[in-house]
Amino acid sequence: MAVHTTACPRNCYSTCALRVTVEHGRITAIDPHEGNRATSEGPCLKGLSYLERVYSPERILHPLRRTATGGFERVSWDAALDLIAERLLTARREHGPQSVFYYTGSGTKGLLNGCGMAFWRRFGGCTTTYGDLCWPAGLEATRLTFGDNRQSAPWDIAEARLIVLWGKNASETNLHQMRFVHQALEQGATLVVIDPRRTPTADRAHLLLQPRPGTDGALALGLAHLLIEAGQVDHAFIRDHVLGFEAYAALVKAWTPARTAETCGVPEGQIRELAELMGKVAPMSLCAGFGMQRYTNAGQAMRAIQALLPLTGNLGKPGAGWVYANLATQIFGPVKDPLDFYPPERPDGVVRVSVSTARLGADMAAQQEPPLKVGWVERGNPACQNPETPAVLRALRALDFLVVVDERLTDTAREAHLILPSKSLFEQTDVIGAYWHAYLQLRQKVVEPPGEVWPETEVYRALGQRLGMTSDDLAFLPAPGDAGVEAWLAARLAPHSITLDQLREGPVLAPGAEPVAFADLRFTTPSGKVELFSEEASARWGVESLPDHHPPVEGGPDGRYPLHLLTPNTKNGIHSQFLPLQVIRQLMPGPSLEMGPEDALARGLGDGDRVRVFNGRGALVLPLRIHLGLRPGVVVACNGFGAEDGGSVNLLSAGRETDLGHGAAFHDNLVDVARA
Ligand SMILES: Nc1nc2c(c(=O)[nH]1)N[C@H]1C(S)=C(S)[C@@H](COP(=O)(O)OP(=O)(O)OC[C@H]3O[C@@H](n4cnc5c(=O)[nH]c(N)nc54)[C@H](O)[C@@H]3O)O[C@H]1N2
Ligand SMILES: Nc1nc2c(c(=O)[nH]1)N[C@H]1C(S)=C(S)[C@@H](COP(=O)(O)OP(=O)(O)OC[C@H]3O[C@@H](n4cnc5c(=O)[nH]c(N)nc54)[C@H](O)[C@@H]3O)O[C@H]1N2
Ligand SMILES: [Mo]
Repeated sequence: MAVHTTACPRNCYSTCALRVTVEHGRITAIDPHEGNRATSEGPCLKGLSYLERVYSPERILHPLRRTATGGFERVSWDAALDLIAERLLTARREHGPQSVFYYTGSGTKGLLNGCGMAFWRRFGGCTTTYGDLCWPAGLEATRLTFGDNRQSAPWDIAEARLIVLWGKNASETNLHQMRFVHQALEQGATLVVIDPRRTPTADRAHLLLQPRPGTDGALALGLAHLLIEAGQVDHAFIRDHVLGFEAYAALVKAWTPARTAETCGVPEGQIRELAELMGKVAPMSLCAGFGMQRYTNAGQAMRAIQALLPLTGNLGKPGAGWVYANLATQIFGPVKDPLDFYPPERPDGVVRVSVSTARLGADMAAQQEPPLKVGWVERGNPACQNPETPAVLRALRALDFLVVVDERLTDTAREAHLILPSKSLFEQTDVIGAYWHAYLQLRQKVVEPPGEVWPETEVYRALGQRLGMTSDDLAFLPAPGDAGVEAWLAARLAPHSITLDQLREGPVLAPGAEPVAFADLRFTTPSGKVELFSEEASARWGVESLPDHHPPVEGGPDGRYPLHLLTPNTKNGIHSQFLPLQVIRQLMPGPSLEMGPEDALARGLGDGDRVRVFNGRGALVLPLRIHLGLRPGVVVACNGFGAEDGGSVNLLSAGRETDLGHGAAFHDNLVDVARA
């Protein structure tokens, strides 16, 4: 029996450290690892369910080729690689390397992920995506306002006296954060939750505001109006550290409590109550989720929300500040997505970045010079998770040849001509970062891959050789075998004075990790101040320099589709991952549509009815659940379920970008509901 230190590499805030017990080559237990102070109580159910996931009979263990009748048959690696090489060479010869489309999602964290793009560069380039499905509107807003995405250590929120969880459902998406929130509550802190639905996160809140979706910017401007009017602002902080206060104060004058209440659909009394808390209770931690920034006006809304911190002097102190994303572990290069440490590829003649992730289907289809012929999807499930599923499917089906590398038969893998099996987190060592805490962790190989599973690095080596790449060309890969991987990782860590032996013991804080962010009050914006007025925002994104509120594109009842469909994350899945497992299904039998009693009554619907959710883009049939905590006019269906469960919620969403950062405006999505 051996016990190994490792960490969960899923796209999740918590990124838990784990202790894994291996007996006779098989994983038999998954336990907490106290070395990660943010997650010392151990993994959630998803983390524990790896015991099923890794050994699941549904796992793909060898290459599979589509048959003439649309099924899949097992083929050898030689046959699979020969076929891929032949297709790639043909596409490159006839249409150039950019006729190959390389798509990656957020399936796993790891430095070795970067080998994929390095391979396609050696191929001569490819077409890939820009933007990100997850968090970019908020990241860019934060950068424009504060200069950088820094945040205090996770446990610092326990020092707050006022905590605002704004559009974040931490009880389900970052449950380890709730321990620190509870510590603050035990010391008398006040908790405010702002969410159109009453989530489990709101259960211990003192105040729950349920704004109309996409109106948070207006709410923030209305709060600023009241704070300035009451003189409850930190004049010294504003004088020394804020750019654009006068203009901002003039803007918020128009956001009277009455107008704000009307726009947001929130009682004026609640807005006044929250403004009073913000004016009187300090320190305040303002923690914004990623769900709220999935609107066409969300970047500007995030900027308006951020402004409340400098106004009240809540920056650079324990228990105060902006909690959104912590990029301290991104020490290996600039951020492309939450998981990829490698520098984003720019249009440099080698890699053409021309397809928007948010508009994936439409942009893939629109590309003509050259048209896309061969696709390679790795670590992602775009047929389920990207907006506008029908357009994504059309674009994938228009390819001559599609390769998908995955652990299981996802909606995307079902579209493939060839599926390659992927490793699990326990089958290749890698170094992973995080985006809530600042620990670097070793995701250790603890067992041999089952069946004929190869890590992607070995797939790229074998494929490169077939394409005529020399060992020099392939020098970006680790040398074959475990020792090669470890040497490769050690070389990446060395400039940061971190060793693999240290990481084998447990998590290590990244060199730049800050207990309290911005304690030096140095903001790396063009002005060196917190920018409420940002010229860069307008120059770069064409938005107003001040973050005024305008309704999102699907801003409100347009008559035809009266309901806002929110498609948040599930407690027991990470997007489409984990949901098929039996242990998860015992707790969460399948998807549903949640609706408040008033909307249900108006349609003559009751709990358990089968309903059709529809708009001009698509339709979905789901069982109805009455949810007493939903704002009227809002319905909810969690994302992650796919064709096996009746179809992805993205059958209904539009391929549209957010105003900042090339994110995806999933929640700008009006629908109606009727009995099926
Ligand atoms: N269990 C679990 N944890 C996860 C994930 C998962 O899939 N499952 N995914 C991980 C990833 S990749 C991400 S991006 C994060 C996301 O973490 P969160 O941001 O917490 O998750 P979401 O569920 O997208 O959205 C949070 C809340 O925003 C609310 N919301 C929607 N629209 C609005 C609005 O207009 N205004 C306001 N104020 N609130 C609104 C939703 O009702 C929802 O409760 O979670 C990470 N952690
Ligand atoms: N409607 C709606 N849609 C959404 C969202 C929403 O709120 N609403 N949220 C969006 C957000 S925040 C995100 S982050 C995206 C997530 O979008 P994706 O990243 O596409 O989602 P996942 O379902 O996690 O798919 C990852 C896939 O990677 C595979 N995988 C895991 N590990 C490995 C590995 O080591 N190698 C390989 N090759 N594959 C691996 C998994 O089996 C899984 O099939 O979804 C977005 N989609
Ligand atoms: Mo995400």
